[in-house]
Amino acid sequence: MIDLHTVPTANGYKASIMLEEVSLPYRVTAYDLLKGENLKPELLALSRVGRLPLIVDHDVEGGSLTVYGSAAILQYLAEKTGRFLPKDRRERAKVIEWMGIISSDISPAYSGQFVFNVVAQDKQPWAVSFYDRLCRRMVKIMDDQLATTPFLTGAEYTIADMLAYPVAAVSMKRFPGNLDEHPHIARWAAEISARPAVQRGMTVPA
Ligand SMILES: N[C@@H](CCC(=O)N[C@@H](CS)C(=O)NCC(=O)O)C(=O)O
Repeated sequence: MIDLHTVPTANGYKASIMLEEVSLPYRVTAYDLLKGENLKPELLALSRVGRLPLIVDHDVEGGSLTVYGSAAILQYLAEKTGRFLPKDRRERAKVIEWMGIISSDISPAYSGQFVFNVVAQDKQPWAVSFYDRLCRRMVKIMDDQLATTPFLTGAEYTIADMLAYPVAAVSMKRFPGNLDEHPHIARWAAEISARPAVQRGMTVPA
């Protein structure tokens, strides 16, 4: 059994989509970030980062194992199940590279855009424009990549696609707001959204 500690955000959906894709049994604990539940001592005892998602795998040699962060969770579950991560070194490197681009370049750009353009009461024009421009750059690199391959890193659906899909479905649809301007992302997102496991994962936590 795996415990998934999560929130209904793009990062949370990345983990639940993978758990659904590999059909491992899991139970969900949901947190309310607005109430600061992510800083509860019980959660900090599992990971001192105080952010979600994280999993606790009870079915592992040597005792329960906690893994925090969407990219680490997807790679851990891919290695545990032998699925969605190519064995070939070159192909695998590209999946890991794109997981880094999604986690370290694209997702933080959208977090900044959300904080400065949506959440902030006092909108700072310089910060709003900085993150808007950054997001437009990031959405274009992903669209250009998907113009060259059916999935993010080639012909196969991998954990890089699972990591990227919620960013497209949640963040990129919010801003710039119309995936029609990014036809390759729109084509790819439509294909991924038809997967039953993805549909289930996008409703966790209920
Ligand atoms: N790098 C992490 C980021 C996780 C993250 O930012 N989680 C947010 C929710 S989407 C969170 O828990 N925020 C609470 C906080 O920062 O206090 C991942 O990819 O999972």
